[in-house]
Amino acid sequence: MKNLKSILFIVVILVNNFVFSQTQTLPKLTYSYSALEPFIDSTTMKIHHSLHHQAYVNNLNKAIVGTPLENVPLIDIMLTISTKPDVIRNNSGGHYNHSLFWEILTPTKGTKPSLELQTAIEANFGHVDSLKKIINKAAASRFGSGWAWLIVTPEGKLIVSSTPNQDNPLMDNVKDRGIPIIAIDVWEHAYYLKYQNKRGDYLGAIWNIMDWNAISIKYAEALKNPLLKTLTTVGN
Ligand code: MN3
Repeated sequence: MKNLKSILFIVVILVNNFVFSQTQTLPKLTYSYSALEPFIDSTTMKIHHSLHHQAYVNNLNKAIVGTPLENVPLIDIMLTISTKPDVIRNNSGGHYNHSLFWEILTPTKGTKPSLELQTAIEANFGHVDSLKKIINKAAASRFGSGWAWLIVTPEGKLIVSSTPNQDNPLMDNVKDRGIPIIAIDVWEHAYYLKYQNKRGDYLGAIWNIMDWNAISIKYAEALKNPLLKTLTTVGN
């Protein structure tokens, strides 16, 4: 009898998980929370990933589970975000933006842009150092919370942009649209424990842990991605 109860309990859990499946999940990091020290401290990483990012995932799931959006890919949700409630706008952006952010950071020192990306950066900004300055300026001048971006535009060009809150360049309510290949989080939760009000110091430090290998791959993929054409026809 006890065994039967246990089996029933497990079946109920399995059915429950199947019927109410979580469509989005928190991505695992490929490095430890302490790996980006001293540039981003371990406590900030832990809170940022396991609490902030997890909350965006949970709140997004709560908003879409049981609705037709449940089975729509995250990117497709963002492409028509102007028709969605703010809870979906904030949490789909929060999930996507952080997932990209973790992917372009690394504890490995001295990564370099690919020749293809280096050439494009030099053509658009003159030098990699000029690009860093332009991105940091966009990040430093973002009032309140938001993100700075390097994006590939539908024309295949590289531009720097910035968005408030958890908006991003894929969303149809955003002026500068494109596929982002660099994302820098300038919400205070990204740096306050270590840098307090000194956002500029955080922005200076973060280039030490940028993964130019990952960014170069994202650049090559973005140029080939059919999504780029979609961005010219959806939204504005
Ligand atoms: Mn954040």
